[in-house]
Amino acid sequence: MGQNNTVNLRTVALVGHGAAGKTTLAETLLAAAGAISSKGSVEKGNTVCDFDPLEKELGHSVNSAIASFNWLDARIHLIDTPGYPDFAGQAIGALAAVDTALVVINAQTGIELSTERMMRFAAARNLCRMIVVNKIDAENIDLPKLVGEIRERFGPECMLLDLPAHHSQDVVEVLGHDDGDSDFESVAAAHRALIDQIVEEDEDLLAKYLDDGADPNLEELHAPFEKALRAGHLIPILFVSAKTGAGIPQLLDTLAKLAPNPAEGNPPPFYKGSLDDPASVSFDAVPDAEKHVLAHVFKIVSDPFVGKLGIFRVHQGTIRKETQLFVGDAKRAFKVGHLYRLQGKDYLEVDALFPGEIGAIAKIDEIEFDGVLHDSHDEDRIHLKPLEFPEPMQGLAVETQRKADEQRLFDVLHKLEIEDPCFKVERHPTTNETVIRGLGEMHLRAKLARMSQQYKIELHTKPPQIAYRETITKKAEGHCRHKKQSGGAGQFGEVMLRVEPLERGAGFEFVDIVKGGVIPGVFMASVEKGVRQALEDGVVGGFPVHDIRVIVHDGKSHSVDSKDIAFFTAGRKATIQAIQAATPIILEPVVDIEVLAPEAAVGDLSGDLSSKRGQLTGTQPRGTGVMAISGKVPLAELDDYQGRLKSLTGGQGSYSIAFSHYAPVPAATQQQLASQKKAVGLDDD
Ligand SMILES: Nc1nc2c(ncn2[C@@H]2O[C@H](COP(=O)(O)OP(=O)(O)OP(=O)(O)O)[C@@H](O)[C@H]2O)c(=O)[nH]1
Ligand SMILES: [Mg+2]
Repeated sequence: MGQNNTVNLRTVALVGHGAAGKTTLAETLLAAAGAISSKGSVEKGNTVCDFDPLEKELGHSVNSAIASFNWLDARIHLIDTPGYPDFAGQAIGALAAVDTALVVINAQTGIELSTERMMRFAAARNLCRMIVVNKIDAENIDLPKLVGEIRERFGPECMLLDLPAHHSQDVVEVLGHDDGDSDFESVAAAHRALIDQIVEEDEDLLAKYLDDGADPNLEELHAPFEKALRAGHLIPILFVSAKTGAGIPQLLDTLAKLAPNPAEGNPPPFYKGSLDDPASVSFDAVPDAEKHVLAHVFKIVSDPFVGKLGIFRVHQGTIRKETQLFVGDAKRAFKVGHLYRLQGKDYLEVDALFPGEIGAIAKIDEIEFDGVLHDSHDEDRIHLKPLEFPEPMQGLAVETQRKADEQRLFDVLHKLEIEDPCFKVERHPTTNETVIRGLGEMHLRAKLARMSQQYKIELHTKPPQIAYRETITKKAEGHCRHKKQSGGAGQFGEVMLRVEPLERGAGFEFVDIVKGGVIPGVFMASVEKGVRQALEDGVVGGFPVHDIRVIVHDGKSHSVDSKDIAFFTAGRKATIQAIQAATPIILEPVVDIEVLAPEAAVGDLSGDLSSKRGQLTGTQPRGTGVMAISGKVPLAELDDYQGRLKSLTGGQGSYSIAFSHYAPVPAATQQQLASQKKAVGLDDD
C-alpha cells in the first residue's frame, strides 16, 4: 500500500509553550526520517520550520509551518506551531487540520501557560492528544515529579508509553515490553497499567485477557488503543531529547503505528446550513478518496512574491490539478492548476492530495481563512464548526512615516488581517486614528517588522485611544418639536420617546408604538436615523451609546411641512434629551490578564496591578519557579504595561490579555472625559 493511501496518512500538530523545543523536535524528526540531509538549529536560524527572517531574528516561531516525512508505511504531515500566547491564533488554526495534537512540554520548566491552553483547545476539538516531554538531556530536571504534575493537572489517563533509560540517553517503549532498564518507575508496572487501560475499551478482549492472563498482542491492542485515544481515556506520555535524539525512533514509531489515521481520529464537525439555525445538520466528513471533495482552509499566507496562498487539509475526496473547486457558497468554480505540498518554505508540486493530506493552492483570490473548498454545489453552505480565537485587545495607533505610503497602508494591513484571525484593523473616523490590535505586544511588533521588511512601510506608533462607551442607568422621557418657518416651505416634526436601559451587551433596540399614524410610516425611518445618529455621537463624552432601548410612543406631523429632515432632527434631539435625563454613564473595556513571572516578582506585580484598579483572582505555580498571576484590569491602565513588567521582573515576565467586559469608569474619569467633549448642542441643527 502506498504512502498516499489514506490509512497510511497521519496529521500531527506540535503545540505547547514557547521554547519547549517544538521547532527543534520537528527538525530532528525530519532528519531522523531522512526527509532532510542535515539537521539545522533554531540558534543558527537554518531549520525547516522557522524560515521567516523574523523568526530567525527573534529565535522563536511566529508562524505555523508545515512539513512532511515518511516513516515505515506512513506519511506524516507535521505542523509546527508557535508557543508564545501572542501567536496563539496560528496554533489554534493548526488544530483544525490535524487528527493528533502532540503537546510538547519542556522538562526544565514543566507545565506552562500554553501547555494548559493547548491541552484545553485540543480537547475542545476532540483531538487525540499525546504529551511529549522534551529536553530530557538537560541538567537539574525531575522527570518523576513532572509526570506526577502532568497527571494531577490533566488526569490519570496521562499514561507512560515509554520511559527514559540510561540517564536519559535512551528511551524504552513500554507497550511492547514488560522488562528492561529505566531511570524511574518499572517498565513492568508501566506496561501493565497501560495494557489494563487499553483492554478496558473492548469487552471481548478484556474477558479474554482476564481468562488467559496473557497479554493481547499488538495487533489486538490497536483498535482499542485508538478508541481510548479518541475518547480521551488515554493520553500517552513520551520522552525525547530533540537535541541528542533520545526517544526519537520511539516517537517516530508511535506516530506511524499508533497515531490515528484520518478514519481513526474523531472526524471534524462539519455543518450544512448556518450554525445558529436549529434546522442545520452536523455530519462527519468521510476520509474516502472517491467521494466529493471537502477541504478546510486553516491558514492563509500573503506573500509579496508568491501572492495569496491557501493552505488546507483535505477531509474527503481527492483534489487533483484539474479539479474544479468552489470556495464556500461561490457560484463560480476555479480550476486548481498548481497543487503543492509544503516543506517549510518550499512548495513541492504534486498531482493529487488525498483525505488526510495538507496542501496548498496559490493565487486564488477567493480563498478565505476558515473557508470550505468543495467540488459540487451539493456541498454549498457547508462550514466547519468555526474556530474560536481569543479577541485581540492589545492596540497600537499607527501612522505612516512617509506620506506617500498612506494609500498602500490599508492594502497591506488588509493582507495581514486576512492571514491572521487574531489581528484586527480599526478605523476611527471621529479621532482619525488607525488602530491595529493583536494578542500582545510581541504580536504587534512582529506585524510592524513584517510591514517594514516585506512591504517597506515604516510606521509611527502611539497608544490608541480607549474604546469607551456610554450607556444609561434608568428610564427617561425625551421630547422635541422641531419647527422652522423661515419664508418658503417650513419644517415640522414632533417626537416623543422613552429610553430604557438594556442589559450589558444587548446593543440597541428601536421600538415604534405610535398609534393612529401621528407619525406617518414614511417618516418613522427618519426618526430612527436621528435616534441612531444621537447614539453614535454620544452624549456625555462623545462615545457611542450602547445597551439602550428607544421607544417612540407619540408625535405629530404637518400635512405640508413635515419632512424627513424635520423628523430626523426631532428624533435626534429627543434622544439626546432623554439620555441626559437617564443618568448616563461612561463604560470602559476590562480585560482578563495573565502574567507569567518568576516567583520573586509576584508581590511587586500584584501590588502594581492592584494600584492600577486591577482585581486579582489567583496566583498559581506554572513550572519550576514560575508563577501565573491572573485577574481583571481596565484596559486603560495597561498602556505601558510591557515596560512596567520588564522593569519589575528584569525582563523575565510575559503577559497576555483577552476582552472580559465593559464596566463603569470611576466618577473622576467620567468628569474628565466629559470635560474633554464639546458640549452637545440641542439648539444646533
Ligand atoms: N537541552 C536541550 N535543548 C533543547 C532541546 N530541544 C530544543 N532545545 C533548545 O530550546 C530552545 C527552544 O527551542 P525551539 O525549538 O525554538 O522551541 P519552540 O518550542 O519551537 O519555541 P517557540 O517557537 O517559541 O514556541 C532552543 O535553544 C533549542 O536549542 C532539547 O531536547 N534539549
Ligand atoms: Mg518554534
